[in-house]
Amino acid sequence: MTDRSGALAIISNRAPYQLKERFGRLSCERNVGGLVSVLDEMMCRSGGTWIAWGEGWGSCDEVGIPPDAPAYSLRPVPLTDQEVNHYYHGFSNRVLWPLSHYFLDRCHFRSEYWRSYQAVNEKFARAFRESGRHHDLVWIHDFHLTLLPALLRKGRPHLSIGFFWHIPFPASPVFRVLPWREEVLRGLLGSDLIGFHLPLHAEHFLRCVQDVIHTPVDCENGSILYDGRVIKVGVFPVGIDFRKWSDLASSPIIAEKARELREELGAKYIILGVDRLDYTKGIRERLLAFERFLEKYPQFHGQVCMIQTAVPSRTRVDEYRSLRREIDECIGRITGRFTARKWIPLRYLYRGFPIEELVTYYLAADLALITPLRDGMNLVAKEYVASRVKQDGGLILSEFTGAAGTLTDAIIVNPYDIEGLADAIHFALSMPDTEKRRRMERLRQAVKERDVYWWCETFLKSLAGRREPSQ
Ligand code: ADQ
Repeated sequence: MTDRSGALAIISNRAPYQLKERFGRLSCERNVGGLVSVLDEMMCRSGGTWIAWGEGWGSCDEVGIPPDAPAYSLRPVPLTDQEVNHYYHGFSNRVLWPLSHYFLDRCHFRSEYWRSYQAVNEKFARAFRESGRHHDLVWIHDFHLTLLPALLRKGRPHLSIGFFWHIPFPASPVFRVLPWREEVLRGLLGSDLIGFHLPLHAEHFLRCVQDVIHTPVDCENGSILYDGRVIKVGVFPVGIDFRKWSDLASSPIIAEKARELREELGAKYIILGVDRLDYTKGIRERLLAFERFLEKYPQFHGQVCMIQTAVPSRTRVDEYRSLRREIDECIGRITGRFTARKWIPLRYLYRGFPIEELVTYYLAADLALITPLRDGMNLVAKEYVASRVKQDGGLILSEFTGAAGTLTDAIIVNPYDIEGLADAIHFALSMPDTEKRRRMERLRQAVKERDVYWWCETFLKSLAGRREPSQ
């Protein structure tokens, strides 16, 4: 990985490990999830410190990772129940998340959320200062910690601070609705480098800085002159570990499992949806489009089966509980309407899977329907493509995902257009194999070229390049 001088600290809301108690002994268990494991791998090689919210870590204030041969330190930030409710479920999930995905009617601008968000960002800053180590580079992740760059800058003016924003950055007229817009922007502007997935998100950010802080921005070169410093705003579309997904999908055991799954389902065409259960992922609209497809194209009855998987998410937030009920109702209506003696058109799996099972689904499908209403990137689209080792299968992708910026050989759709989406399903299933192959080859190339290692490397190189030689 990157040749960087100086120790690195990563700061994120979620920790890469969970502390578990088994038979009276504490052990660390690695959280699954593509990005986290790649960053963990990188930290194991480079050393340094990772600071994150540590659920269930009790009085433990630092642990060596990996536990059997420590290469870096993990410093948990303990949060009280109230902080979890107000900072995490509140300001992060009920203010910044809906706002950034353009769901203004789902925003709850409560001042107690904001106060807790400020306090928790300060708690993270304290944890960094108390780590007692010298760090030259800090990489902060995501919208939970927007105030942290400025807080860290206060004590260490020469520290190199990078911030990556993983979700969409909204356009200025939307962002400006936020009562604490100025504080959030000034917090982010403590960074030296701010990364986004798409040029559009970077543009929105620059425009917001101009409109709210009235400071000079250079939209062409992506830079801001603020507080006597030049802050770089860059575009770094996140990727996946292409090799890992591709290798797994090439395993004969997985191929056999995928064949068995197809046999069990007994359908000629399998359509797949894989999401966290989140209102931004467009699951309801996708189900309505599948229902419309079944109405409009009865020749596919008995031949097609849609599998929708949804991993439970943010189950303590009201909006997510009512979404779950809504999806359950929609599934019930469609299956009740179309299921016949020898045909089940729709299957719903509400749980998380180990990666091997996920690849089996990716491999068994003929078509993936990835239709979020808005998404920073969408890693599922890339995982599906990496798993199509035979260069077959179709991909329908929402134009409102970051992934659509590079996966231009997918069938690009507007997820709000139910009729259009139903027709796109018909189009994809009727496409000649040669055309599917031509598209998949190019999609695989795009995912392979910019994988997650490329992403880490380019971001950190760019951040390290901003350090002044005299420091
Ligand atoms: P997410 O909103 O979580 O990420 P996404 O990028 O699609 O969205 O990642 C979801 C992850 O969950 C994938 O890695 C997928 O494999 C996994 N997953 C989905 N269903 C699963 C299941 N049933 N079992 C197990 N795992 C499952 C945020 C932003 C995105 C951005 C990423 C990374 O919202 O836009 O792409 O961060 O920057």
